[in-house]
Amino acid sequence: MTNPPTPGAPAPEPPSVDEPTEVREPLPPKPDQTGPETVGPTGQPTGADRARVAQSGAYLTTAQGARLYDTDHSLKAGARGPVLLQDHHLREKITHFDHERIPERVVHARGAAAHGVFRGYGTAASVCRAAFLAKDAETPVFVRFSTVLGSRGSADTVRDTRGFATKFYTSEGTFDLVGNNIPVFFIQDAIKFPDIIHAGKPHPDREIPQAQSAHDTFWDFVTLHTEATHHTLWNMSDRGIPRSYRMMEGFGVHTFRLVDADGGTTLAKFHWKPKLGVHSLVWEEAQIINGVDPDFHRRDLADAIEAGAFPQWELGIQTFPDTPEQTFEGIDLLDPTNIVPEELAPVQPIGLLTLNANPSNFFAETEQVAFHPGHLVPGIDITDDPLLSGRLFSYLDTQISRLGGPNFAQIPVNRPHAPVNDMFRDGMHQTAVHRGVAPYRPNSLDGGCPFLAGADTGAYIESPVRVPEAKKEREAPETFADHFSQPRRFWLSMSPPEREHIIGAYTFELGKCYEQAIKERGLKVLANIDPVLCARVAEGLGLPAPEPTVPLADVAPSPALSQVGRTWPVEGRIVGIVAAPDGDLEGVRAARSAALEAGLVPLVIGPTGGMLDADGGDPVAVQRTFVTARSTEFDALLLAGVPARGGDANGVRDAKAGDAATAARGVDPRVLLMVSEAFRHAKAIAAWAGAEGALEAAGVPLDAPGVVVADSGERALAEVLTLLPAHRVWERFPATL
Ligand code: HDE
Repeated sequence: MTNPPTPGAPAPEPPSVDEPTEVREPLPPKPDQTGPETVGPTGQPTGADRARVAQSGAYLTTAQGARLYDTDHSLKAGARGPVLLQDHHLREKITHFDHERIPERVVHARGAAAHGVFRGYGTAASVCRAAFLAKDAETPVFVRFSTVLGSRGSADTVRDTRGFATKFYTSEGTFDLVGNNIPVFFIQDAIKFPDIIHAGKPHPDREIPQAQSAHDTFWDFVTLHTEATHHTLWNMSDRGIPRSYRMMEGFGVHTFRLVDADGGTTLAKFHWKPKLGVHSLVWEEAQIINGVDPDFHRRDLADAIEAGAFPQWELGIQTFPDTPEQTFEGIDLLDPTNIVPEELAPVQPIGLLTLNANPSNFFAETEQVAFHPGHLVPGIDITDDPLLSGRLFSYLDTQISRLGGPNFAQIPVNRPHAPVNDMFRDGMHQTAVHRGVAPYRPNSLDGGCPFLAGADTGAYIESPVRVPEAKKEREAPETFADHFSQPRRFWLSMSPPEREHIIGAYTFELGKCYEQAIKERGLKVLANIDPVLCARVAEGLGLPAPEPTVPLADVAPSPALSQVGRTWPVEGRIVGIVAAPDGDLEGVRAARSAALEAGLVPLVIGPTGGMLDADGGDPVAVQRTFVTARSTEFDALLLAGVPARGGDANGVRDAKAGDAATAARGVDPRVLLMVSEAFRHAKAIAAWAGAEGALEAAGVPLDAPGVVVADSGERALAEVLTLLPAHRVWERFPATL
């Protein structure tokens, strides 16, 4: 036992640790993190002051640049005495820390972002004069993905709409396309936005549930307010739980007005089409991930970019003649609860987005980025969609409280890459030192500067669209009153497994409501979409299925809405390879290199960390252990001789085929869990080197679709490569429809 220190005596010297005593230069930034504070991803200066880049100097200083000799001890009157108020460094350090947080976004608080580049195809030239859409024009971009309801620290894979906001730093000023991964919205008029958000957010008394729609207030609102039906149905479909931000579509939602070089106008809807296809999680998977890896989407995006698997989307437009009615094939283009099926108006590709750099600093970039649907460039104009009109007000307003004043456009990530010469002056957080004496127009003192652009180069040149002769009123147009035919089209466009998932989602969400009246009202809404959907959810809730209150709409399905039945590139998909220390390591090596060759990300899973080299070959690094791995991380699972409980690889092989009970006793239970989950979640599974015993032990029939027993690691991977393009083995989902 050590003696207690004598009161008043200085503390004994701490034991020596390897602290650097020499001043040294900081480590260089990681390769994908060369300070976008001062240069953008394409090397262009952002205008930020190099000298203010954090940790760029050798000496620790105060905010005023005075070098510090101690930052670990407060100034005290004696080592055991009171702390002195005169300690400037203590007060400055703690005060700054106290103010490190800013208000989170009122919606879309949880997000992840990346830098990239957009290349125009030139194919939009006949309808839009925007310079960034010209052939081979390259424009730096910053994209932020988000969930809507949850707080900043909430989990990624909750059932929710995802934001997909893109800032194009174009030569003609910044254009923001602030979209979602769902092409319709809950409400038709911005004045209802606080209502839907108050209903979706946690209950004001207990502040629960976090980042969930499965609660009474949400369902209370969306069942009373039936224009929300279409968006809610998308949320309850697989689209509400994307597999990855990289595998989501994006939509501008509203109809925009494009303007060509001669002033001609065309109505258009924007679409982002992911090169990797549109893929989703299954509900159980999403729930597991929320516990196991709440940062799943954020990690996935950053890892892919760091690994050089740059995600890509094509930007496309659906175009419609700009007629006074602003309808297309009977669909009201100003109603944001409507889509126009791609079969009626094909999406025409106009450019390619590539995300190629992770942010260097989450707060400076992802948190401080400020989007605004009113940030438009010449060639892109708004329409009278009443939802869009309200947004044009909201975004500027919210940034002022969130980012602390009107000068947020000076924050590096928000700085336009086009020259800025506004006459906005002063205000909180002004960082510019403006020169001249005449920030007003007209002036003679600053030589009359700045001058106005001509109508041919200026932005915000309103198209001379006729405003209908009208009286002031608080009314929606009659065409906004059909709330069920578009949801019915969506339901009819789904494949049987996708319909099953929708039924499961409604049954879960309404089942989580306490109020019987809300459940019953929910069923009434479903009856107007489809009787089978309604009957199945009613059965799950133990309630009678009501009759529809409107005639069921006679609409054709839109096959483009389904995720099933097409194939996609497999690049970037993650394959788990379960390896035993004395299993077929040569097969593991072969499967691994074949996976890398195919552009997959193989991850070797072993009983413990370290290297596997029992066969004397090249050591195989274990990247996940049975403790750190969970099936949900992988798109497919390979098993090469499975270590038994206690690490005996042979235990499995000895107890294989036909003797599932013995095998189950022998196989490590964490492997069994991985296999049974991967099977339930309809993932490709391949086994070799005796590992089929583990499949049987996990209750996986060897002749089930998408289950492969191969004779080598290479063969197993080859078979998996034929299954992955469909993303899941869809036949494996129970289909009763
Ligand atoms: Fe937003 N929305 N929104 N929204 N929205 C915000 O702006 C708002 C709507 C969307 O990653 C806020 O900077 C109103 C539709 C995205 O930073 C706020 C209405 C669509 C993001 C706001 C809508 C969106 C936001 C909160 C009804 C898809 C995240 C913080 C009229 C087309 C952007 C902020 C980011 C964020 C208001 C409806 C997309 C409060 C009033 C429709 C992707 O201004």
